[in-house]
Amino acid sequence: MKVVLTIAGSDSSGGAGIQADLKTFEAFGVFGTSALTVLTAQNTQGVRDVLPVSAEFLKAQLEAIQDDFEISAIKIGMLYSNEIIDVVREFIKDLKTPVVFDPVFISKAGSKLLNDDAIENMKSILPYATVATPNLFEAKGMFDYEAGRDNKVITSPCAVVVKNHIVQTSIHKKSLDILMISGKKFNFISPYVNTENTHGTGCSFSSAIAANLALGKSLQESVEISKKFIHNAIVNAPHIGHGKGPIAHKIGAGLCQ
Ligand code: PXL
Repeated sequence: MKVVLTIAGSDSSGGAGIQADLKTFEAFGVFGTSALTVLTAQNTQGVRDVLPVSAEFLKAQLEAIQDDFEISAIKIGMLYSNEIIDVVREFIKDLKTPVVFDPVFISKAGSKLLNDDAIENMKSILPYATVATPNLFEAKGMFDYEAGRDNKVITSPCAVVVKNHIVQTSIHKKSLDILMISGKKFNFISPYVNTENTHGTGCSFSSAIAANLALGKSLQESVEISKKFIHNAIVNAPHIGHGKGPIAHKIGAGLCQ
């Protein structure tokens, strides 16, 4: 069985962060391991508190996993502080493993998940990543990308998927993700779903890409499967919580295999 690693934060409400990553890995049939960067006290309505793990303890988790398993892919999620970014960069620097980097800035409920003084340092992860998966807000902060402003293809040391462009055709709204790699663009489209159940979609999307890369799929195939997975998981969301509700990982993955 392929082993994958998520380096991310804990979401006590179970819909995003490490919990979403592990549910996604399980749903795609890979074995998930995890190194926690922060603990969050949150629910579907927002983040109430954040407790960062020390740099030493994060290192200890990473080394414990590395010493025991052959890791087939790594997903990086919430990093929060400069100290944590530095530990993660040092860990992935010399690895040959595919790395999916989700540059998390804020949660779907609008809570801040990255210190302001750490935005610049996030860019130092890019040379060691296979692909980064920013939403439009994060793409503006990381790459000065603005949808529709120009037909700009992001130049980055790694591939970039910019998520969640909303496209309005004469009849339908669609959700468009654009993969940019070596100056080329590839579009991935799903029907737009008007829903509050989007908590953890970014985390789950990036972990699905990592799972599929671990299974030997190409980057384009992995993005295509992951886009379908998120759509299916949103459509089948369990409708729990009073805010931005979680998605249905297992059903979502089952429907796109
Ligand atoms: O979806 C971004 C995200 C990442 N990591 C953690 C989160 C969230 C959103 O809530 O809680 C731990």
